[in-house]
Amino acid sequence: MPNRFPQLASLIICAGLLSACALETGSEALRAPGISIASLEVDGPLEVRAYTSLPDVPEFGAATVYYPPAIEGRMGAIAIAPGFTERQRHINWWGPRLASHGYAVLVFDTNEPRDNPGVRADALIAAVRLLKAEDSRVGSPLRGHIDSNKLAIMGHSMGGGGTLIAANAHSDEIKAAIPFTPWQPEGVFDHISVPTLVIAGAADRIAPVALHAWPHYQTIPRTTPRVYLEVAGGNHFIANSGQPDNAMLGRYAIAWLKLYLDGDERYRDFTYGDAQQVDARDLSRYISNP
Ligand code: 9J3
Repeated sequence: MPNRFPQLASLIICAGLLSACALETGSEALRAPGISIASLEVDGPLEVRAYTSLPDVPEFGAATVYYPPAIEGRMGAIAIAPGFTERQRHINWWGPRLASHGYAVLVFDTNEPRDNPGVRADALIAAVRLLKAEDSRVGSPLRGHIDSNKLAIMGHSMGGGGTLIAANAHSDEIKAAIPFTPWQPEGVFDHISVPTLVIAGAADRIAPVALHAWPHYQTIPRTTPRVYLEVAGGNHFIANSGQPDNAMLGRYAIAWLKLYLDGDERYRDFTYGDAQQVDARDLSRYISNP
């Protein structure tokens, strides 16, 4: 894996300069060469393959798994749900984007295009369980490659509502959640204990933030690491494509997963430090705990 070497080098440097590195935590000091705002806004260094031949499960329809074959050990895995009437193709830019940065990513079609968020929540949990099972399935390209302690869920709109519902009921099965422009009227998510990044658009007319993303965020316990990211002028579909204007959201998601799935502190700055503050003009709100 191309990234290993700088990481090792930075560990050695930090071991030698322990106090200096401790003082610099959260700043650029811990950021390895090659990790930058620009590098997180494009596909990563890893080649990506995809496959669709998967065990049938009742909770969702067709699905595609994107993954980086170069990773020799186990990696984190993410399941992603589309929104109302959407299919994989509406959100599947996330597959190669996240996989090229080191994750296995399953994007599915719901059984019915109009399935409600609760059904999408069940599908998301079934999908992370399926990803986990790929680790031991004979014939799976991911056999021996899934880290069952590094599972996350994401989704758009009703799929974002589903992400929140699933995280609320199954925080014990996942490590992070990223709903984008989530839709769930009167959603209360006060049992979420996994780090949750809520991505919202200030000008979303389908899931207005005043009724959806913002109250959703506020119901997540303060004891849970949580961020509310609201794109100024952003509509309902800001996270449905990565290029060109919305690449920033890919960067936030990758940084969130690197930090909370992998515990990689080199990415903290992109959520909580200087590398976040560069976006001040583009965000109408950016709020983290408490
Ligand atoms: O998943 C979505 O885009 C929710 C949009 C919506 O307005 O649903 C209303 C039935």
